Amino acid sequence: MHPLRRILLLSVALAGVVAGAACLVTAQANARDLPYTPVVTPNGSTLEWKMVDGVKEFHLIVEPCKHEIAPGMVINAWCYNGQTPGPTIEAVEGDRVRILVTNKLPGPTAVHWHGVLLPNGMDGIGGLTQPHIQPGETFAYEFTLHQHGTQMYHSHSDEMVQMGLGTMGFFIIHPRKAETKIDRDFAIFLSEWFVRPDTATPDVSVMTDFNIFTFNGRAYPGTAPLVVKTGDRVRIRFGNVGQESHPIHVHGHAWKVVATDGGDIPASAQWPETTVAVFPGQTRDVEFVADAPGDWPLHCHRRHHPMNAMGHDIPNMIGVNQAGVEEQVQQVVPGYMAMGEKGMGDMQAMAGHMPGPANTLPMMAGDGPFGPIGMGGMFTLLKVRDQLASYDEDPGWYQHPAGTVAARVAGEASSATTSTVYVCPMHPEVRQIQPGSCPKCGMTLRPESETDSEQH
Ligand SMILES: [Cu+2]
Repeated sequence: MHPLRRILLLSVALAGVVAGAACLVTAQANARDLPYTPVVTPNGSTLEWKMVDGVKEFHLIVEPCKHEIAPGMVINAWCYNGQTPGPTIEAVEGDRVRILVTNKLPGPTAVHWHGVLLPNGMDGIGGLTQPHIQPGETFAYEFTLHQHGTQMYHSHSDEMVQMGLGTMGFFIIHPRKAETKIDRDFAIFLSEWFVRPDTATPDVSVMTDFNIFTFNGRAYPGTAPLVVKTGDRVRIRFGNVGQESHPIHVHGHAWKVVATDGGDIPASAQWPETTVAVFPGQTRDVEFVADAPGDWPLHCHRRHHPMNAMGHDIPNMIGVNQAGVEEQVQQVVPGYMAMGEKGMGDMQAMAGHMPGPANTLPMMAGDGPFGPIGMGGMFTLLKVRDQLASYDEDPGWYQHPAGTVAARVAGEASSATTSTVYVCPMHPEVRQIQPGSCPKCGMTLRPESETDSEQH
């Protein structure tokens, strides 16, 4: 046996013996004593730890898992402790940490502590700074934290495959003494995937044309909202070890970029903005006071990234008059629906009506209090409320004060008639003055103002 491996295995064995006798202190049990506001990883979790001889000990198990991107889509991922991203590691500057890594993957692995300043032999580069962790083996990484900030961990062995399947997570180091009190501290990992419809294993060889975009491994409408109280000081930490850059945009607020993976930005050098670009290998911490109640979108601003799979590889039909074509095509493609002439907004209605390919997500989804939201992918809601029963419950839709919602201008609706006309989103020729369903496709008819307002 290689001497280094013998030492590592010995330290694991010793750690196990000591752990059995040690008082088990979990992060949860200790929450009230923590010298920091615990980070919330929406749709994710925080890794528990126990004190073993003055060392904070964590345990990551890397293994294949089934991961739900959103209801209706489950992928074959490679996970830490059953999740992608893996559970968030939280510690405090000055802590000595030991992270046990057990490999239950079919091949060798290693874990890199991305951005953490540590001895070279703990850097986790399989073949370069340590032997690869073979299937069935457990390695111990141990080092003292000499910095604070938002760092990450990820596989550094067969990276293209292992990271492409989800082996990544946050490693957050809190300062000994925080300069500003944070009320709500969130961490969101940005990832993109290519999962061919009707399949479940991400294609890791795809380099650029991804079709699923996720916040903490979830695509809208599977993303949890960020719930905060009016006046809360909010931090959001973004991490990215993928292939794409993601400009993340917030509505209703401006934030300041207060830290990067390299450390804090001095107050005099922080700049305000509403969109922060997060490139592969980077973390960005933003802070703001949530001073505007409402339901505010928080999303990637690349147009295809707050969308799901079906926006890809479709013919461009915008402005193409398809009148009469539909019936002809139906003779060879039963059930064919002409669409796209006025844009892709009909996609959401169609997805709710027609069965699509298995195990993928409709391009647009989500119904709001005023109609379809038409989003997917890297999209969630920042829900700011004056009153909150609990941070852990979705407070429902925002109740707008009277007179504060954009509305149709009275008298401008139509010069011909004042009654509402109901039309089929798929078949504009189907028009009637009562609500009902389309005789051609069965879809619920919608008031014309919702479907066709640009023509008035
Ligand atoms: Cu993006």
